[in-house]
Amino acid sequence: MALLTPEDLAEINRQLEKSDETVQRATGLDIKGVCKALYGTEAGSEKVGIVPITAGNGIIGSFSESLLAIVRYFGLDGFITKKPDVSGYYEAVTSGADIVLMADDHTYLAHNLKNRKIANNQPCTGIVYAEIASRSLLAGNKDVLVIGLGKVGFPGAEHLVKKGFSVYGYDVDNDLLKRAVSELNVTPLDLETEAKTETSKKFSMIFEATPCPDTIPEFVLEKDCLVSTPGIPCGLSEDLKIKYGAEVVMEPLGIGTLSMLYSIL
Ligand code: NAI
Ligand code: 0TF
Repeated sequence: MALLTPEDLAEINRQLEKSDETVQRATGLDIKGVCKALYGTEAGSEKVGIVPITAGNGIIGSFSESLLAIVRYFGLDGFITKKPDVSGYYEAVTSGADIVLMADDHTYLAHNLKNRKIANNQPCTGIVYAEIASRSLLAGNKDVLVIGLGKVGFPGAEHLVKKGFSVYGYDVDNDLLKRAVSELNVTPLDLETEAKTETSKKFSMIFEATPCPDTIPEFVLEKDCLVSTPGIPCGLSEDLKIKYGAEVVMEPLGIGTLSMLYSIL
C-alpha cells in the first residue's frame, strides 16, 4: 500500500476547506451533508481517541495530528494518546474515548466502543468518493466512469451499482476488471484500446481510485465534469482540469475519515 507522507498532509485544514467548497459547489451538499445522506447518521458528542501506531514503517509525522485536526474540523471532540500501540489503546479507552482511530501500514480503522461497529478506511473512502461523483448537479445522465478497481475503487463501484447508476469500469489489471464485470455487472471500458480510436463515451461523473498520475484520458472528459478521486497523486492533469472546467474533489485523509466515522455512528 502507498503510504501517506507528511507532505501529503500539509495544511490539512486548508485542504479540507477547499474540498468542502468544491463538494458544495458540485453537489449542493458539504462533506458532512454527503456523509449524513449516505449513512443516515449524525455526529453528537462522541469523543474520538487517536492512537499512534509504531508497527511496520512506524509513525508518520503529522498523521495523528492530522486526524485530530480532521475530527475537530468536522465538529467532533478528540485527543491523541500520549503512548502508542497497546498502551495507547488502553489509554484511549480509560480516558473515555467513544471511538478509537488507529492505523498500521495495512489497515486504518475506526471502532465505536459503544455500539461495537467498526469501519475500514478503504471501502469507506471508495463509497464516499463514489457518492460525491454520483451527486454531480450538472450530470445529465446516470453514467459514471470508475478508473481503478482495487481496495478503494471496487467498493465505490459496488456502491454506484447498488444506487442504480450505469457504471463503466477500467483497471490495468485485467483480473480485477473481469471481477468487477462478473460480480458487479460493470460495463468494461478498455481505455488503452479506446485510446487508439478515441471514439469512447464521454462522462460527466468520474470516480478515480489509482495511485498513478494521468490515468484520466482527455477523450472521456465531458465539459464541466466532476472528478472525485481519493487517488494520490491526482489522476487528472492540471491542463485537462482547466481545459474542461472540471471540478476535482481530492483530499488525502479527511473525507475518507469522516465517511468511516459516520458509518459507525
Ligand atoms: P489498490 O492497489 O488496491 O488499487 C489501485 C488500483 O489501481 C489497482 O487495481 C491498479 O491495478 C489500478 N491502476 C493502477 N494504475 C492504473 C491505471 N493507469 N489505470 C487504471 N487502473 C490503474 O489501492 P487502493 O487501496 O485501492 O488505493 C488507491 C489509491 O487511493 C491510492 O493512491 C491510495 O493511496 C489512495 N487512498 C486515498 C485515500 C484518501 O483518503 N484520499 C484513502 C485510501 C487510499
Ligand atoms: O498511509 C496510509 C494509508 C492511509 C489511507 C488514508 N489516506 N494510505 N496508511 C498508513 C498509516 C500509518 C499511520 C502510522 N502507523 C501512525 O502514524 O500511527
